[in-house]
Amino acid sequence: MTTYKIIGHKNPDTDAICSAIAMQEFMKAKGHNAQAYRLGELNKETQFVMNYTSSIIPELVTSFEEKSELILVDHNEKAQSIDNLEQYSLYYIVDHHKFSLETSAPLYIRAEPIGSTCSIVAKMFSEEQIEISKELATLMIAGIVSDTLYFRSPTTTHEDRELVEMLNEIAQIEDVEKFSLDMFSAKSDLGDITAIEMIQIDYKEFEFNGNMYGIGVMETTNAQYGINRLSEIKEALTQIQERDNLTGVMFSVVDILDEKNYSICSNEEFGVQVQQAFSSTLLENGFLDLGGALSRKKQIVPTLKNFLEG
Ligand SMILES: [Mn+2]
Repeated sequence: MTTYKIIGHKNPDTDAICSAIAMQEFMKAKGHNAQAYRLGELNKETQFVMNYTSSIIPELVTSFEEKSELILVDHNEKAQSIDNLEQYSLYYIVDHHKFSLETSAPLYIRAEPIGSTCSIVAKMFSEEQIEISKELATLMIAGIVSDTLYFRSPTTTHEDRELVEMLNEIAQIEDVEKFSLDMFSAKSDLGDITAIEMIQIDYKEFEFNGNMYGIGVMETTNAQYGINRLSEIKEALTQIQERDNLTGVMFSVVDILDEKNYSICSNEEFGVQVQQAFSSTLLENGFLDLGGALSRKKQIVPTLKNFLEG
């Protein structure tokens, strides 16, 4: 029997890891063999969640045997997936992002404009009336509150709130908001990382108008940590742009609690484009004020895409 291999995106976040585990359990409940993997190191928030639930951390991989049957969760863009995606066969995609993927064969797709991929998988469990364990309920709550920044992000839907309530009847977390704050503090406690590492904690590539761009977002309760390192960040952005042959790289420091976005770009031309696209002002601290653009998916990427392709 085929073992479906389940992967979230590169630079995995909590939703990518937790939805891969949730999808693994869903597939098993449906009588399949399935195994969740990860394409990168866990961030500190995800580490906190995995410790909290004492879950088994999916194994790190860079490739599978050719023709392996894959399930992609929380992404569908080639640039964000496993290298040489075309040498595998895609069985299923479960995602809440815009689609840009062209496939060579038919496949299952479940996509919804909802706050997290964990929300979608939680719905799949409930539609099929499959029992959810306490551990899995906690992991899915973590994925939902992480991606929605505890319902602050404009990507949040009423279903995400309802699903967290439903899941918490099983998970029994005493105070979900406090749990989310603990997750965000863990994510914000970065220690001595380099600027390059900071930019790439939550980093994705996108194609706009035929050119490749990188966008890193640091969601934090300690924005000053990033803001104080302007010159290092600028240097690191230039390095990433050159290393990966990109047209531009952008880094956003997102203050989760104040709901503010402070951004910086790798080169002047891209900086001017971003400034115009968001009608933003340059702050004294050297960052562009992107207002309440908290969501890369719903605000940053669509605004840039419209501006650069419009
Ligand atoms: Mn997600």
